[in-house]
Amino acid sequence: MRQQPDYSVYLVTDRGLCASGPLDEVVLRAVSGGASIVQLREKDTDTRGFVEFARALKARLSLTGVPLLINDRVDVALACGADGVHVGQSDMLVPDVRGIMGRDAIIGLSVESLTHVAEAEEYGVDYMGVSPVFETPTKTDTSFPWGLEGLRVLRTRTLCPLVAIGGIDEHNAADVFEAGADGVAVVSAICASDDPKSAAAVLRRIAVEHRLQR
Ligand code: TZP
Ligand code: MG
Repeated sequence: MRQQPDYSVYLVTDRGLCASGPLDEVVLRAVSGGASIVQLREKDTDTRGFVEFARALKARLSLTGVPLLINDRVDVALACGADGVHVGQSDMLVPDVRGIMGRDAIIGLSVESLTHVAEAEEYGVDYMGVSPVFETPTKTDTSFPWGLEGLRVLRTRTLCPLVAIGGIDEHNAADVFEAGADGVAVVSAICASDDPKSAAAVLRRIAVEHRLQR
């Protein structure tokens, strides 16, 4: 059986937001700072380019032991040998993703309501992406934010790992862990930073401090 991944500092990529250099360099710097898992999210790259980039990134990440997930595209995940897939509510259904990716793949699902949470439980997802926790300019077509209170309620409903996403940065990450998240997923806090390594390191420190206090 596969070991439970470390979701604590979960980097979701946005090529367009990368401030300090090319995306692969940003990812590797973030990993050297403490990002524990990476989701490659490409909305404007053609399929061939997506696969080529993902394969090269997977090869470099393999040396670090940090898992690579692919957003939405099960075909790309298979082609590049990714560790898993993250899907949203309008993407392929989780049982179909599981059927294709296999038992050992890491499969995450975005949950925007308690109905989604019950479905995610039934599907046996590896983690739920609590989306969004706060409003964020990075993604505006989101549902009503869960907020810290919503996250707290969710924590009482499931033992499944919860990865919070949306508007999280070094200023509120401690509150998000405190409310019950197992991980903080960030886009701009790392991608748009001029120092992705330090940005990841700060979040890592917050995650570790929280773990020590528990
Ligand atoms: N899904 C829900 S919110 C979001 C995604 C991909 C974007 C989060 O971006 P940021 O910059 O960390 O707020
Ligand atoms: Mg999607």
